[in-house]
Amino acid sequence: MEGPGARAAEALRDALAAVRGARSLAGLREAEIAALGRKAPLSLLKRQLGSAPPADRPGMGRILNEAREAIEAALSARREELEATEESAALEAERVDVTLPGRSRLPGSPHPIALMLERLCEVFAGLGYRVAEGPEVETDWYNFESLNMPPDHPARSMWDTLYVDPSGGRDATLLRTHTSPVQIRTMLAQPPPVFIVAPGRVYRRDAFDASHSPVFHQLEGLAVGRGITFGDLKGTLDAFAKAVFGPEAAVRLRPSYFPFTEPSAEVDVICVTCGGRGCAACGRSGWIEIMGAGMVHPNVLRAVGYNPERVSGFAFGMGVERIAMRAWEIPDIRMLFENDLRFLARFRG
Ligand code: 2U9
Repeated sequence: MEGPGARAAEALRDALAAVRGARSLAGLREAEIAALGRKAPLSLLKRQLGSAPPADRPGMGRILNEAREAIEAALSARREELEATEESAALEAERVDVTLPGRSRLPGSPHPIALMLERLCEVFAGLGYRVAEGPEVETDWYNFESLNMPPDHPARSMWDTLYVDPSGGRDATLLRTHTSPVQIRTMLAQPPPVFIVAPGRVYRRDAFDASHSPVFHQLEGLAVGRGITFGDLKGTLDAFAKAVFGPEAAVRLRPSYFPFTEPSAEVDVICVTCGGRGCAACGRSGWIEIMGAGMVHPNVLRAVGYNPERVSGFAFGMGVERIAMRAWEIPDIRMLFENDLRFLARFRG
């Protein structure tokens, strides 16, 4: 059978097959355009309706309308099916297994040495000191000579160190044994008064045992100006001890020797464990050594171009690891370098 009726039946059959065979919503959209769009066979037949014999038109119009309705019904049925499938596929893809164990995050925390350095710097900042820093590779002049230790000075052997380049005399380079070169650099760069603390890493040729490490941290301080006295030093150390070890803390000074200070002293703080009565922590003495100090040697002031007749000053130096060990009862310095997370977690804020 030929004619419009047959062509409409064929178009309907093809369209229904395409709609039912669509595998996705995008495919269905293509089938819809092919079946009902402007260029679809049914649309063409509808446009030709006007030129059909008048008697055929109502029948033909009805056939075309029924075909369109059948296609629309098939489209909406298939759309529902596809929507349900695509949604369940998306849900499946995004499925979260709420029964899995959570991934715990390990928050970082400052290292105890960093914590203590910050605390110490804050105490001195409160007393009007500025924080100064400098290189860890220094020259012989900055590390020894300017600090009143000429080449054959016997005190140098106390600070035996690692030389980067030993061949250069006063320009020989070495790993600094104290942060004192920072104070030298600061004084060379500015006139007095100077109030600074110098925190940082230092190096010594030492065994690595419970109380020594070839790499450790220091905090040194320097105050230089007109009329600065040993009394000012003691008052400053007393304020420092109270800020770090508590209001009961008191200091005492014992005579000592350093090439760069004269007079020099070892500084003890009253034992926080026994309050001075004597216990195992302080070796029964009631006191614990925390640092060294003294009045800056006139030769050191001269080395940086200051006039020791006009200005005077005091200096002090402490090992940050030792202070941290005292404050937090850490029995072995090596615990501060092993980076065992179980130990470091104790210092999480
Ligand atoms: C200048 C002048 C003088 C710094 C000082 C000490 C005493 C001291 C030790 C404590 C323990 C080093 O870490 S430790 O081993 N330090 O006893 N340090 S006076 O004197 C200076 C520094 C710089 C220009």
